[in-house]
Amino acid sequence: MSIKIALAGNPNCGKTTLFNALTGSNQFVGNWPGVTVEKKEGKLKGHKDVTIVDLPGIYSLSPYTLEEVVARNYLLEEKPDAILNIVDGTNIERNLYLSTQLMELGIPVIMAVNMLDVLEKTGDELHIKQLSQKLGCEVIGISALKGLGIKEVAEKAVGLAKSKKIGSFKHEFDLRVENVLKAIEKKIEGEIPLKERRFFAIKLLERDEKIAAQMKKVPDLSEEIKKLEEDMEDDTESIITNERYSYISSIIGSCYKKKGQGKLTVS
Ligand code: BGO
Repeated sequence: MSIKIALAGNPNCGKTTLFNALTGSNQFVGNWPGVTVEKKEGKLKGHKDVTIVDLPGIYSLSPYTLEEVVARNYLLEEKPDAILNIVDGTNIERNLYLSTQLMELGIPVIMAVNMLDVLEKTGDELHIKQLSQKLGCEVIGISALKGLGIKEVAEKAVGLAKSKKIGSFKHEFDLRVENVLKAIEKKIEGEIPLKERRFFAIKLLERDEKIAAQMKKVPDLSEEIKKLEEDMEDDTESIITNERYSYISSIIGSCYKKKGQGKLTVS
């Protein structure tokens, strides 16, 4: 059985360092179809049947940069067996913005929190187990530079890919948003498979035209969107963005503590 694992993360999170450590010299470089964005793939060391696909470094799965579109089209069209989401542990709040979106795709996700060596030096505390529980996905602390935790995260990613188990993750938006998402999901159930329906519903709510263009039949959502925007006094894209950030803040508050900032409130 051949397995594909997509490596996803923000620019500068250590993705290249991890990719090199996982694949060694066993790499092939090309371009993503139709664009001049570099595509790197490699075989996982010790696993001839496991390919690691290095996605472009991105902050979001929005349609605004070529890299974001390349990454999300790959994830939606090629459907890798698992996503290995590498996050910079020294910049976790910003990095989790992408993670919350990756977890909506209906693909199993495992998270590698990188730069543990830096966290140890600064004395900042990150409670990995707590983070894992809050997110509903497996989280492993690593240092890509020092080679710490890399083997463990790779083996776990392979196991996850084989099990095809999607995490218990489900970030709930405001009830008003959730109700509209449910209505949209109902309208697209004939075309979009269950696993991907939530991602498509969120994107349609955000008026993501590139996602709409990938669908055969796009439902008319003008009434739902208008009502929600009036109710919440903001445009839907901002509503979703703000809700993601407040969700992330609530997670960070109980999992991460900068040195000298008092005790963590473990809830
Ligand atoms: C430079 N720990 C530490 N301390 N640093 C790490 C780790 C880690 O676990 N992982 C990666 N880095 P990329 P993207 C650099 O290049 O893999 C460092 O964009 C420098 N370069 O070494 O490139 C890594 O692919 C001069 O740092 O990330 C790299 O995701 C001075 O994080 C940077 C200091 O890693 C980005 C660092 C000339």
